[in-house]
Amino acid sequence: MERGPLRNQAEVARCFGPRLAAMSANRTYTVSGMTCGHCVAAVKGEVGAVDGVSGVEIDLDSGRVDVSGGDDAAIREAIDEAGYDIVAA
Ligand SMILES: [Cu+2]
Repeated sequence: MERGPLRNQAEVARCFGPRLAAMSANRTYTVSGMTCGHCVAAVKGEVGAVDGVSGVEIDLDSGRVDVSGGDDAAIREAIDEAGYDIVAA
Protein backbone atom coordinates (compact mmCIF):
# COMPACT_ATOMS: atom_id res chain seq x y z
CA MET A 1 0.00 0.00 0.00
CA GLU A 2 1.27 3.45 -0.83
CA ARG A 3 1.88 6.06 1.78
CA GLY A 4 -0.86 8.30 0.53
CA PRO A 5 -0.46 11.48 2.51
CA LEU A 6 3.29 11.81 1.95
CA ARG A 7 3.01 11.06 -1.72
CA ASN A 8 0.14 13.50 -2.07
CA GLN A 9 2.08 16.22 -0.33
CA ALA A 10 4.95 15.84 -2.77
CA GLU A 11 2.59 15.88 -5.69
CA VAL A 12 0.79 18.92 -4.41
CA ALA A 13 4.10 20.72 -3.97
CA ARG A 14 5.18 19.83 -7.48
CA CYS A 15 1.90 20.78 -9.09
CA PHE A 16 1.03 23.87 -7.12
CA GLY A 17 4.37 25.06 -5.80
CA PRO A 18 5.09 27.55 -8.58
CA ARG A 19 1.48 28.69 -8.61
CA LEU A 20 1.41 29.16 -4.85
CA ALA A 21 4.67 31.08 -5.01
CA ALA A 22 3.21 33.38 -7.67
CA MET A 23 0.03 33.85 -5.66
CA SER A 24 1.87 34.79 -2.49
CA ALA A 25 4.29 37.23 -4.12
CA ASN A 26 4.09 40.84 -3.04
CA ARG A 27 4.77 43.47 -5.65
CA THR A 28 5.00 47.23 -5.39
CA TYR A 29 4.35 49.65 -8.24
CA THR A 30 4.43 53.39 -8.35
CA VAL A 31 1.57 54.71 -10.41
CA SER A 32 1.16 58.25 -11.70
CA GLY A 33 -2.08 60.08 -12.35
CA MET A 34 -4.15 59.04 -9.35
CA THR A 35 -5.63 62.22 -7.90
CA CYS A 36 -8.56 61.15 -5.74
CA GLY A 37 -10.44 58.32 -4.13
CA HIS A 38 -12.14 57.47 -7.40
CA CYS A 39 -8.78 56.87 -9.05
CA VAL A 40 -7.76 54.67 -6.17
CA ALA A 41 -11.01 52.72 -6.45
CA ALA A 42 -10.55 52.32 -10.21
CA VAL A 43 -7.03 50.92 -9.87
CA LYS A 44 -8.06 48.77 -6.94
CA GLY A 45 -10.98 47.37 -8.92
CA GLU A 46 -8.94 46.53 -12.03
CA VAL A 47 -5.96 45.08 -10.18
CA GLY A 48 -8.17 43.28 -7.68
CA ALA A 49 -9.89 41.48 -10.56
CA VAL A 50 -6.59 40.00 -11.80
CA ASP A 51 -6.31 36.24 -11.40
CA GLY A 52 -4.54 35.28 -8.19
CA VAL A 53 -4.51 38.75 -6.64
CA SER A 54 -5.49 38.50 -2.99
CA GLY A 55 -4.95 42.06 -1.90
CA VAL A 56 -4.38 45.60 -3.18
CA GLU A 57 -3.20 48.49 -1.00
CA ILE A 58 -2.88 51.96 -2.47
CA ASP A 59 -1.33 55.12 -1.07
CA LEU A 60 -2.80 58.02 -3.02
CA ASP A 61 -0.16 60.61 -2.05
CA SER A 62 2.84 58.59 -3.15
CA GLY A 63 1.09 56.59 -5.87
CA ARG A 64 2.34 53.44 -4.24
CA VAL A 65 0.39 50.32 -5.14
CA ASP A 66 1.10 47.17 -3.15
CA VAL A 67 -0.26 44.00 -4.67
CA SER A 68 -0.39 40.56 -3.06
CA GLY A 69 -0.32 37.68 -5.52
CA GLY A 70 -1.13 37.69 -9.21
CA ASP A 71 1.03 37.81 -12.29
CA ASP A 72 3.27 40.83 -12.88
CA ALA A 73 2.34 41.25 -16.55
CA ALA A 74 -1.37 40.91 -15.80
CA ILE A 75 -1.14 43.48 -12.99
CA ARG A 76 0.65 45.95 -15.27
CA GLU A 77 -2.01 45.44 -17.90
CA ALA A 78 -4.76 46.03 -15.33
CA ILE A 79 -3.20 49.30 -14.19
CA ASP A 80 -2.90 50.37 -17.81
CA GLU A 81 -6.49 49.27 -18.39
CA ALA A 82 -7.61 51.48 -15.51
CA GLY A 83 -5.96 54.39 -17.34
CA TYR A 84 -2.84 54.98 -15.25
CA ASP A 85 0.89 54.76 -15.88
CA ILE A 86 3.43 52.80 -13.92
CA VAL A 87 6.42 55.06 -13.33
CA ALA A 88 8.36 52.57 -11.21
CA ALA A 89 8.03 48.99 -10.06
CU1 LIG B 1 -9.62 60.49 -9.19
